[in-house]
Amino acid sequence: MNIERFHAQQHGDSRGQLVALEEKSEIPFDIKRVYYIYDTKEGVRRGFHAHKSLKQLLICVNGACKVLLDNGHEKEIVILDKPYEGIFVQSNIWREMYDFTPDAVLLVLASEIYDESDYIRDYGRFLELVNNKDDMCSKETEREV
Ligand code: T46
Repeated sequence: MNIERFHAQQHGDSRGQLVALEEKSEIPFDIKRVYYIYDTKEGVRRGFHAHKSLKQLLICVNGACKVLLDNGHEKEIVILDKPYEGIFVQSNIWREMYDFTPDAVLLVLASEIYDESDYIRDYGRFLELVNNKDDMCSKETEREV
């Protein structure tokens, strides 16, 4: 699975570190929303959904957590444990976040404001949508040939 990783430039000096995230130069989408997840209880697993069109950048700015990404064909687990590294999560990717350390703060930059209708919360429905999309793409490719 092709996971797009993000490495932020660190502006460090003798006082410590600073990371700046700017729309367009670092982030390839308009940042319409920022939210963060913290104080996640032990053993909790969050997410369990995909998005129809939302794009996001996930950075665990403190502590660590794991993210399972699933494109309907392959699954991959990413450990986020550095405040200057993250992952871009595109639309139509099922995600689950878990193994949060007690101090974990998962920062998310999102391309759209909150919209519950953009969520696909049923895994069976997610697989149907992904497979339909794949069928449509292969038909278009056949037509082009
Ligand atoms: C995602 C992963 C990484 C809002 O009111 N506004 C918001 O912007 C968000 C994100 C959530 N909420 C409310 C909706 C729920 O009542 O906050 C509550 C918890 O949200 P949710 O259960 O969707 O949280 P997670 O951790 O399962 O998923 C979140 C994002 O919703 C999702 O887009 O990709 O983090």
